[in-house]
Parts: sequence; C-alpha cells; structure tokens
Amino acid sequence: PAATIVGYPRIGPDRELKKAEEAAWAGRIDAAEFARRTRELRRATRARLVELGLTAPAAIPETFSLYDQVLDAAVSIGAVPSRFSSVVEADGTIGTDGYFTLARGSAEQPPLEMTKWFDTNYHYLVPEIGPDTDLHVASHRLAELFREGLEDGVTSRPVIVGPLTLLLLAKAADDAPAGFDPLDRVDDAVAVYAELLSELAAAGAPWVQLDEPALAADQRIGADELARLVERTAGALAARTDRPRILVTTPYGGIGDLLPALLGSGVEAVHVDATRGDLPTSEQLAGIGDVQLVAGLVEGRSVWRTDEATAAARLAALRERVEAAGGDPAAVVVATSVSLQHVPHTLERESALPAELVATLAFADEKVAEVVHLATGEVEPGRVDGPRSVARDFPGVRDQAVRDRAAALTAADLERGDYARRAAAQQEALGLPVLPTTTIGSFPQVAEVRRARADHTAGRLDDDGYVAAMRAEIRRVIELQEELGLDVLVHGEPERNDMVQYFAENLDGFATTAHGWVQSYGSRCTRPSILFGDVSRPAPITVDWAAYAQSLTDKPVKGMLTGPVTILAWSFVRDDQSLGETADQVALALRDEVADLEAAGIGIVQVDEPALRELLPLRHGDQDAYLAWSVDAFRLATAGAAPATQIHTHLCYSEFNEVIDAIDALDADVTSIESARSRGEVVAAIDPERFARGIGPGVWDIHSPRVPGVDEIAELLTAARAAVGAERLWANPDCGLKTRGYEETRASLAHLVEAAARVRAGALQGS
Ligand code: THG
Ligand code: ZN
Repeated sequence: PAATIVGYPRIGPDRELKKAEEAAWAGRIDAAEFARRTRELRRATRARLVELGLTAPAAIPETFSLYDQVLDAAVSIGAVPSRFSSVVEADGTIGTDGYFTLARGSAEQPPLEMTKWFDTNYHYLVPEIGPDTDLHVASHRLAELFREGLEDGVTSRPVIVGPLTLLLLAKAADDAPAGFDPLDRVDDAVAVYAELLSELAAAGAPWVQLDEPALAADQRIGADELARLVERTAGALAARTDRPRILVTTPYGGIGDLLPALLGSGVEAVHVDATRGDLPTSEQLAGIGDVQLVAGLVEGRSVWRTDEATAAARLAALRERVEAAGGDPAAVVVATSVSLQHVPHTLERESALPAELVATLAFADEKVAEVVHLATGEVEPGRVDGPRSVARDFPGVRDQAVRDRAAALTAADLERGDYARRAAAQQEALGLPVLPTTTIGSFPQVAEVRRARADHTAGRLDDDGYVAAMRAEIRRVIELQEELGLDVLVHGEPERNDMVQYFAENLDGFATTAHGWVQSYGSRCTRPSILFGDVSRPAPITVDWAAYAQSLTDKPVKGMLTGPVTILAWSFVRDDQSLGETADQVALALRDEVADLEAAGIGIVQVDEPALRELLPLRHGDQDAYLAWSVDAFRLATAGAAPATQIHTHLCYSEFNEVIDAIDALDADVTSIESARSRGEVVAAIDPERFARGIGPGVWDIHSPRVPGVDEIAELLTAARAAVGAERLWANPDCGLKTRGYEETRASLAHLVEAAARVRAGALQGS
C-alpha cells in the first residue's frame, strides 16, 4: 500500500474494551458477551480505518490486543514462567482466562511484572524466559484475527512484537541459572515464530508486521551483536518459504547503522521512524534493492498536526536517497512513526476545545487521514498551512511575563544550601522520631468522593457542597492516620482524579479533553492534558486543602505536588520550544505553590517525580542532556523552600540504577521509591556514601490487595537499615493508595507502624 499506520488504539472511542473487561472481570457479563463486545470493537475499528482511507490490501494493521501486545507475543510462543504452568491447557494453548491470569495474577500468584514501554506512558508485561521454558505455538490469535478481518471484508496485516524485541524485553525466569539471558533462546523462539508465519501463509495473509522497537534503543548488548541478532531473527524468518511478506517496524527513534542489517536480511519491507533522529542516509540505504521503505513521517505519539510542507520535503528527500541507493522511489510507503496507541481516538467529539487549538491538533483518526493525504499528495480541505509556530500563535500561547521571569533565572535559584544544615533545621522544626512512618500521598478513592467530584464537575453539586464533601474525607483520612500512629500525615488527595490532570486543570497554558483517553495498561486509561501555551499559576492550587488538613492535627502534614518532569511526561507537550524551557515554566508555577504552602504553615512538601525515569532518552548519548534539564526543573520548583522546610520526592518503577546520580542531584531531603517488587535490588543500588539524605524504600507493593505481615515488613526495614543506616531510613508503602480499598489500607498501615516500632526499638538498642 502507499499509506499505512504502525498501529491503532485498542481501547475504543468510548473505552468499549475497558468497559467490557471490567464487566467481565466483575462477573457482570459472561464470556460469550465479552467475546461479542470485543468482536464488535474490532469490526468497528476495521470499518473506521477503511473509511479513513486505508483501503489497499494489508494497509490495516491488526493491532487489537485484549491487554498488551508484549503479552500477546509471549503467549503466542508459550513464553510463560513455570509458576503459571497451569494456564497452559492440555492441547498446549493458552485461552482468554489464562491470558488474563498472566496479566492480573491469581489468588496464588502475582501477575507478570509490568514496566514502561520505551519512553512512553504505556506499560507492558515483562515475559519471563528460562532455559526450560517450553517455547511452542500456544495461541493461534494471529491467524484468527486475520481470518476475522476477511469476514469483515478486510485483508489486514497481522502484527506481532518481533522475536528480538521480545527476548530483549524479557527477563530471566526466577529459576534460571545465573548468567542465563533470554537471548540464549533466540533460535528456539525464531522456530516458533516461523510456525506462526506459516499459519498466516496458510490463512492467506499477504503480509505480516514484526515490531522491533528494541532496535531504536541502546541495549545491554552492543550494536555489532544486535546486527548479528537481526540476521539471526529477521534473516532466519525471511529465509523460510512458507510465510507472508515481512514488514519489520522500528518505532521510537532512529536505528542508525542497524538499517543495513535489516535491509539485507531478506525481509520485504522495513519501517523507519522518520520523525526522530536523522533520516537514513544513502549509505545506510545502500543495500535496499527491492526492499520497500516504510517512512514513519507522521508522528504517532504527539497530538500536533503534521506540518505538511516539512513532511512532504522529508518524503521527497527519502525518495531521492532511495533512488540514489538503487531502490525504487515510487515504492516508498507513508506511515506513522509509531503506533497510534499513544494518542486518543478522535478529535471529532472534542467540542469544548477552542477552535484555534483544534486547528493545530490531530488525534489517531486525524493522523490516519494525514498519512493518506501525504501518500496521495492531496491537500486536505480546510487545513491550516504554514509553520506550526505561526499556526499556534493564538491567545494563551505566549505570556511575556512568564518568559521574562524564566529568562531572569540564575544558578542561585537552583540552590538550597548545605544539606547538613538543612537537616538540623528540619529536625528542630519537625522533631520526628527515628524511622518515621508516612504514606506517599493518596488514600483510597471511595465512591462518595468520586461521586462528589463528578457531581461538582457536572454542576449538580455547588462549590460549598463540594468543599464540604472533600473536607469530610480529609478529616476522615487525618483521623485514620492519627489513630494508626503515623508520623507524617497527608490529606489524602480526594480532590484529585489524576495527579497530573489536576494540576493541568489549575494552571494556565493547558487544555483538557472530554474523551481523549489513552491506554496506560490493560483496562487502565489516562486523559493526558494538552500543554499548548506558556504555563502560569493563576491562583494557589493545593494550599486550602493542605492547610485544612494541618488544622486538624499536631502532627506535620505533607503538602503534595506533582513535579515538572512528570507533568510534562504525562501530558501532550508543545514542540515549538525545548522541553527544558517548558519544564522551567511549570517549575516556576510549582515554586510559587511551595512558597504559598510554607506561608500557610506546611513544613513538609513532597514533589513527586514518578516519571523521571520514563522520559530518559533511549540512546545513552542523549541521556546526560535530558538529566541536566530535568534535574534543574525539579530544583527550580523546590529550591525556594526555606532550609527548615523538608522537601520530599517520590519515584515509581524500580529501574533506578541508570538515574541514581540524577536522583541524588535532585537534592530532595527525603526520597521514597518503589522497591517491594524488586526485592531489595533498589536498596542495594543505593550507595550510602554518596546518597546521604533521607530514603524510604517502599515496603509493600500497593499494586496488589495483599496485606503484608508485620514480620515481612520488619524484615525489609531491617535489611534497608543495614544498607542505608538508621538515621536516614523512612518507612512507607511503595506508592499512593488511591487504587486500594480502605479495609486493606488500614490493615497494611497498622502493620507498617508496628513493624517500624519494632525495628526502631532494635535500632535504639543498637542491634
Ligand atoms: N497518571 C497519569 N499517568 C500515569 C499514572 C497516573 N502513568 C503511570 C501510572 N500512573 C499509570 N497507572 C495508572 C493507574 C491507574 C489508572 C491509570 C493509570 C486509572 N485510570 C482510571 C481508569 O482507567 O479507570 C481513570 C481515572 C480517571 O478518571 O481519570 O485507574 O496516575 N497521567
Ligand atoms: Zn509511585
């Protein structure tokens, strides 16, 4: 085809998938109704893509997933850990129930680990592979989806995460011997992929798409070894005869010098991300021969319209280079840079957004139309032309006062002064015990709170009624924490649905959508805000809630803010200036909020940066520059605080080793980190010689309803104390408690306080 996309959102324009799943998991609908609903969603998706112009054979990728594309691939080749052997049925296949057990766990087993998909806010399930994992065809879903497309009148293109990416993202099974790498199973995995491809050929599929985003990121192995593995995977599959034609995609960045290996592997088409990194050179394209180049010219992960002139010029340049390399320029296909799974379905329903902003936006459906128009060279009716900076210059985009303030910043604005002096001032002000106990910020979001928020938004509940409802919940949360005996309290954040959306709604420069849901993982979605203009804070945001909470107790209440990097990472951000400049604007607004919290008598302020790791560039060479601006933005947000004000931060996801120096450079007084699921690996990575400030490694995994026992928590705390020292250790859960119920929260926190008291007593005795 002349035009295609790498992938399309799966959740449905009305979150049909989420609704069907949650109904099925709760037993409100049976398996047949669930199957009927998801079947209908796929039919509607194919029909929509045809309507948008993806009419050629194989132009529509079959990227539907019930939960996650990595899990789909793992299940397709039987890559399930031995603790889940019961999900494999007698005939060797894994059905829908088994699939969801891997994704969500069971009463006996925690689910597969979940982690970030490249530098996005999507999460995948981590396959576990050992030397004895029985790799075999365990699902026929690829061929089934293709046949289902035929029923709908569409010859689609089946899609699966490629073998190289699957093995690079997998971790060694728990029972694997030391030194085992999932890549050791590459030939076995490829053999199963070959069978899957042969099933597709038998079903009549003309093409198959293998997604190999791992090629766009620096890996634990070097580029030469990666190139050899391209040969061993794509090359081995291409060498088979009973297969569809193969398209290998490489989204999320340039693949540089790996392109020749891919072009020479024998596959029929190669996709490159032509929006990030440099365009492939004629030298890199030298071996192109008859291989079709699929040019990812429409950025799939932003919400901005493609600048038509730039994209057309890039397409022309690519065609010239292909021709210079001896290829067929007419065979170049126009595509998105990445799957559209990272953007909402359609702009059509966003009637409340300002027209000037809408004119600069494109969600998934609009991007499909852009791809089609770019491929055919037609000009879209009514489109805004010209460079983006001009198109975006409407009221709210530029705020000279914000720009002047940012321009006047100096290095001194990022400095809080000596930590030892700060620590002494804080101890004097706060008088906290050894091993203080606290929580990360949010408490369970009960139905009444959600209802009050929704009623207020809809105008059914007036401002006074809303404030009264929130205050009632804050009072309840404070009383609960007092009763449990926690040392540093929080107000529980009942007024926030999402920690980023809440700030976006209260800052200028952001727009929020009505239906712009994007899948975060499984059935969970977020509605990222759109940061389109200069950011400022029209009024204090959190101060009244925090001050009210503090008025109810003599214990210190922590003010809770979301940090600048996380606000950027979980929003759609303008691209007409650098991320660092935008982050500084957000940081200045937060800096004012910190000052207002202090003035209202709040002595501890937590600025969460759970997404710090997420935006880390995929290439090592780009990482220092990122860490420099992201650390500076955090410091800008927090460094206005008085020495006696204790600044906390919280980071989610356990892969900290690469960013541990940056965490240190944040210069927070106390850092809480997720670590329960990684069994102390995180604590082991913290060098107490260098990381000399407060640290709270999470001691229970809040992603599961399980209540941890006192012994278990005490053991983790004892181990952490041995690693980092008693003076700087805090006791806290892994993350916020928003998704948990009150009963389990109360029980778990009681155990936390008891365990901390036990370890504290031991510490005082010097044991
Ligand atoms: N906010 C945003 N992004 C995030 C998180 C967040 N990314 C990382 C992590 N947290 C993702 N985790 C979740 C957890 C829960 C939900 C979404 C992402 C969730 N969403 C509700 C749902 O799908 O039903 C919708 C919530 C709402 O009404 O806004 O539960 O915290 N931005
Ligand atoms: Zn967290």
